[in-house]
Amino acid sequence: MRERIASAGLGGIAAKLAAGVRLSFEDGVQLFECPDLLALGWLANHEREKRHGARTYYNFNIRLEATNVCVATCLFCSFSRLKPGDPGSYTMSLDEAWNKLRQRAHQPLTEVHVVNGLHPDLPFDYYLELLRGFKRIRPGIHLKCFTAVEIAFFADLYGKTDEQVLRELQGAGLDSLPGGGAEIFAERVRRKICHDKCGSDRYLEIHKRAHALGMRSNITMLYGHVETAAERVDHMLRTRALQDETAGLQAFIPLAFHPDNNQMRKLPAPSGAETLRVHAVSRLMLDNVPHVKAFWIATGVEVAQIALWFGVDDLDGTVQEEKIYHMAGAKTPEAMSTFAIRRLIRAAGRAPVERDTLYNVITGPEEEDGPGVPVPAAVAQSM
Ligand code: V47
Repeated sequence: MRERIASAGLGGIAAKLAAGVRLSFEDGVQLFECPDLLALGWLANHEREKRHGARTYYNFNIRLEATNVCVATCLFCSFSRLKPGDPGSYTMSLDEAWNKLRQRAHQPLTEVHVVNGLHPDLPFDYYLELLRGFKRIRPGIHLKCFTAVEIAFFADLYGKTDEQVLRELQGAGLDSLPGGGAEIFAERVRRKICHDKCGSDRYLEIHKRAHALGMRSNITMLYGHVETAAERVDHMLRTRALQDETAGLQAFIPLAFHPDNNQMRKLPAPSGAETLRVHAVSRLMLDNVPHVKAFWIATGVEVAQIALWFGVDDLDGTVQEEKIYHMAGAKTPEAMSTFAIRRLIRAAGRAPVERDTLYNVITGPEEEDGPGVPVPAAVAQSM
């Protein structure tokens, strides 16, 4: 492999990695430009195995989008509706949202992941009560809710500081922040694709404040639209700089752009090869972020499986219902049983580990793969 890496022009980068020297901006761009995907993957896999061996994490979670009403006009979004009452818009009552958890009383869930539109009319109490209700129903559940973009929106709408919003939500049960809303940090891209939501500096500052309050968070990167390789690397370096300061990030999650039913629908979706490349470069550049996650809903199940040899050590979770990607054309199922996840990890030659949100191990690779908890018949048929 050494010869192949050298002939791919990656000898210098391989030497840096072997010596524990951090990769530079130029290295990142070179990795994106290198045509030899296997050489790149080999390096990323080496870094992955140094940290995690064959272990591959997933969790037992549900995903909930309580409203799709959103005042932001992001060009890539197929999920949002501008105003309450617009065709296709919805806002769940608190009881409807809580029922999503009540209905899963028989499942050993550990996490509820909530992402919403930026609704202009709901009171702040709606969000506080949403969290309190989840904790009343299942006191031990981990609430990973509201992107930094939502936190900034709440602060502006309700006349609070970002820190006040975080503290009040934490008081109501918020445990960590998901990584959504990061898109691409470069201002050129943000102006084009999501000009009317929170900017990158504030996004990163909110994560920093959440970490100072003892919460953990993730950061995503939406790729495969109008961004350049340099802008992807810049995004990774801003993430790395935040992590140097706080060590509060758990996972970096590249998200493949889905073009159906949105204002960027003329663009092609990124290929499987591009998806492998982005995950591999993420593993190599983000030396201080413990986990690189392939969100299987976005990458496709098969590409996620191969990505386990291209730097990825985490597949997110059972999910069970998902709207953002399916409204944008995702052909993946909306749910996977823990059995199906463990089976696909083993079939890739990796060792499945069920984790909680904070990466405490729940079920190790040595456990037998039981039948898992069944998913609804309609979903199972599409798997
Ligand atoms: O912020 C929206 C993205 C994100 C499209 O933290 C789109 O563990 C592709 O953040 N094509 C929400 N992407 C999902 C998210 C997430 C997913 C999995 C795990 C975690 C985590 C977070 O979805 C949005 C936006 O960046 N998105 N529309 C689209 N058409």
